[in-house]
Amino acid sequence: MVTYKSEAEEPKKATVQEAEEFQQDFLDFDLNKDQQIDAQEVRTQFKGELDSKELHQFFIDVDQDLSGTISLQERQRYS
Ligand SMILES: [Ca+2]
Repeated sequence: MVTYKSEAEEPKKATVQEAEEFQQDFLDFDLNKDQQIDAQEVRTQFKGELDSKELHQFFIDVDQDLSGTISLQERQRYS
């Protein structure tokens, strides 16, 4: 029998809540509600805190199908 003692480190109940937070986070970025986050939306959200080099790197990391936009699935996979 396996028991999970380290509940504090990885609580199972967080899964649904985490997914909801991801979605809310995503919706905050997706200003025009087309289910895709583009570079301009990321830039708007960070309000100049992100320079174009960092923005570019962010897209390389997250945009796995190189569509130029980030979908909810790509956003979830990234984190
Ligand atoms: Ca969008």
